Amino acid sequence: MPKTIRGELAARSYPFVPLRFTRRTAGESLARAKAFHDEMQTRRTTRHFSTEPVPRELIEWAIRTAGSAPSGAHQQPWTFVAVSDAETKLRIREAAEKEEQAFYNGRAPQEWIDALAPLGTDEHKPHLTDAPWVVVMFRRAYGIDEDGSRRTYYYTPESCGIAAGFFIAAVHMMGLVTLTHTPSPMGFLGELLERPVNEKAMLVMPVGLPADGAMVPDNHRKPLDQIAIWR
Ligand code: IYR
Repeated sequence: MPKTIRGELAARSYPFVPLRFTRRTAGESLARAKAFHDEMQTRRTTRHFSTEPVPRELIEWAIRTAGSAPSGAHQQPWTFVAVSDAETKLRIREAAEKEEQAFYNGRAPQEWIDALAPLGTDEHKPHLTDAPWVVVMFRRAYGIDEDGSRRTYYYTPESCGIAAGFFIAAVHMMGLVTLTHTPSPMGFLGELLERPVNEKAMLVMPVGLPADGAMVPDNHRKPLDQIAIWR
C-alpha cells in the first residue's frame, strides 16, 4: 500500500473492514431491479388513513431502515419522533391545522395554491389523528458536544431527504402507507415534542393502513425519457 494512503488510513478513527458485497449475475441484477421498480411503482400517497392500530415493531423497522441512509460525514443528523399517543396526535393536528388555515387563506402565494389545487389538499388534516402513528422527522442542523459547544454538521438537508426516502420505501414494503406532510411553518413541533434547539422539524409522516375506500389522484409519473438524459 502506498505510504501516503497507509498514513491517511492510520489517521482515521474508524478501523476499516472488508466490504461485504454480493456479486449478482447480470440476470439477477435485472430481475431485482425490475422487482424493486414494480413494487415502488405501486406506492401511492393517500390522505385517507384507517384508525386500525399498527404494531410499534413495524415503525421500529422503518426507522432502522431510514437510519441506514448515507449522511454527510456519517453524522446521521436525524431524529425520528414516533407518536401514537392520541392526545399528542391531537395537539399536533390542532397546531398544524392552525398554520395550514393561515397558509391556505392568504399566507401562500396564489401560484402555490394553484399548484396544489389539482391534488385537493386543504387545511384539514384528519390523517394526523386517524393514522395510528405520526412520525416526525427532525433534522439536526448542528451537533451539540458534551461540553455544550456546537459541532458543524454537513449536508443535513440532503442526508435527511435520503433518510426520508428510505423510510417511505420501508413503510411501503411492509404494506403500510404514509404521507409526507409539511405544515408551514413547523416550529411548533419542536416545542410540542420537546426537541432541543439544534433539531428542526422537517417532515410529518402519518403511517398506517389506508382507510376503506381511500382515494388517490389519478395522476401519472413522468416516463424515463422525461427524467433522464444520457451523454
Ligand atoms: N403544507 C401544506 C401545503 C402543501 C404543500 C405542498 I408543495 C404539497 O405537495 C402539499 C401540501 C399542506 O401540507 O397541506
